[in-house]
Amino acid sequence: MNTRHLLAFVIVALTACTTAETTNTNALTSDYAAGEYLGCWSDDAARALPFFAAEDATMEPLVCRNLCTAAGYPYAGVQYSTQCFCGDSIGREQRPEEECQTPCYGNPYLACGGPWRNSIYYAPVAPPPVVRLYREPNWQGDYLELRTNTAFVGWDWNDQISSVYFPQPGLAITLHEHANYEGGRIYIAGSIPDLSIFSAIGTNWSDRASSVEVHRR
Ligand SMILES: [Ca+2]
Repeated sequence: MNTRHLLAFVIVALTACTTAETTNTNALTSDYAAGEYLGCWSDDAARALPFFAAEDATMEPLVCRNLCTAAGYPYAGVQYSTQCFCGDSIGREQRPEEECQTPCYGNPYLACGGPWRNSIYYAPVAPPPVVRLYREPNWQGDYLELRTNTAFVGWDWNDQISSVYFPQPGLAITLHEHANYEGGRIYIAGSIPDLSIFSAIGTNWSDRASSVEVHRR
């Protein structure tokens, strides 16, 4: 080996070393803005995080986090570059980080899981808003809390509701005279201390409702 060849060999060797080192220190990272990073977790066809939120080219942990939060789920998992799954529990088993090194399609410096692997983030989610239906006027007596449509309020509450209270913004309701959303109805978008005030416009709604539709506003 003459001097020129030796020099070329040394340069190639140095380049190889540098490349290997660069690969290690540039392992794909997590994004603290997407919540607490919980690591790499396995998945299967039954889906550890059962709510499929999206599969698209903008995917990265924060995009998935926002989709899961909007859907009401604390766990957000990015998988295989473009997929986002959400759930109420983490499920399955933790795997080595090396199995979650697929670059995110929306940000190739970040890790988005791998084949059948979720990079999972956790962020607490505020409970969904409720409406309280009180047995007595002026929000007195016991109350029934509803978050979703209720085709029948139950025999204990049938024709018993006398006031309505919304503890948080975000909901409105339609009271129905009969079960299964039948009969007369009235739409209510704010707290009402006494449903009998509606007798002025035709119907006394105190002790009348049998089913309730809950609307997101
Ligand atoms: Ca009724």
